[in-house]
Amino acid sequence: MEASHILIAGVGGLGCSWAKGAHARCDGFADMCLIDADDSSFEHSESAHLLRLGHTLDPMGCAALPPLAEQRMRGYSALARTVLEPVELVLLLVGLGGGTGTGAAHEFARQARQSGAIVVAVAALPFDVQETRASIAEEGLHRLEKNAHVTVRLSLERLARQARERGTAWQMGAEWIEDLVEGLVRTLMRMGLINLDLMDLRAIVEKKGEATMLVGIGKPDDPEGILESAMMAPLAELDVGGAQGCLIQVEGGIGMTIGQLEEVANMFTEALDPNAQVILGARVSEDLEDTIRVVTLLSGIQSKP
Ligand SMILES: Nc1nc2c(ncn2[C@@H]2O[C@H](COP(=O)(O)OP(=O)(O)OP(=O)(O)O)[C@@H](O)[C@H]2O)c(=O)[nH]1
Ligand SMILES: [Mg+2]
Repeated sequence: MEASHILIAGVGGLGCSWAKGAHARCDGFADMCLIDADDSSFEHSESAHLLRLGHTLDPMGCAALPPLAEQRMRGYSALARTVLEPVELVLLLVGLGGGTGTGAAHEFARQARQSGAIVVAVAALPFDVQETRASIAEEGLHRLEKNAHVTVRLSLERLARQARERGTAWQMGAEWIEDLVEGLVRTLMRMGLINLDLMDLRAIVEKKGEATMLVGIGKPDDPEGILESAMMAPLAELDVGGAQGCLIQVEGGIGMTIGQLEEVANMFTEALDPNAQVILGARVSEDLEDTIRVVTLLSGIQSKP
């Protein structure tokens, strides 16, 4: 795979800021596309594809008007088609509840999917107290879920809490997103011990039902700790038990043994449906000293009635 095959796309203010952070962690392995109505999102992003949804008359955004953003995004379909032409996988990042991200994300997902790409979206839902934003977000989420292959729902509340615990501003709660994007991109870009590829990813994302992703990091001799860190994910409620599909990538330092690999993989797959399709990949990375990182994509989860 080449860098142009994976596109990290940020839509709206939060989405763009997350995309820039995530892309910096996988520079050279993925391209980036920033989509916003607010030009200030494009600062420090010389190498990115930029889709400006702004208008000279209202440079500040689509001010809580998703239909306007959607319409402008549709107007960009020819340019988007050029950007999307070589792309096999889009990792789409968005914070729902505002105008631009909520209106443009699902339309960009639609265009990407039509162009033949797998679309994995990560969408943050507004803070609980923001009722108007929450109802705008709900509508946008529904449409995003229809267009993306996988939509991982994050809670801004939890992201913010984790950022606070780390002593950073809530907008910076993006570390989890960065770990996730970096993990996925590395999985797909580099040769592993056991090699995963896009066909594997496609098999998992095409299962019916809901999907989510987990990232766990910890010591090789402490698989419970790794699972525990994965369960700290800032996900909106979702029970992963009974998932039908699971793509799991285990990455460890030079000393990682097959025994450790199996133990960690087993921890993560125990809660799945007994007949789940599990695709395992593993990789040794010199920079991961005495550390194991696990990235999983779970799919085919039946939502509770
Ligand atoms: N409390 C708080 N929440 C924010 C703030 N900025 C963004 N958010 C949250 O993040 C979500 C997405 O925000 P943005 O990415 O800035 O929105 P956008 O897509 O750029 O939309 P517009 O700017 O309205 O066109 C919002 O719905 C809010 O829940 C802020 O300054 N304070
Ligand atoms: Mg904005």
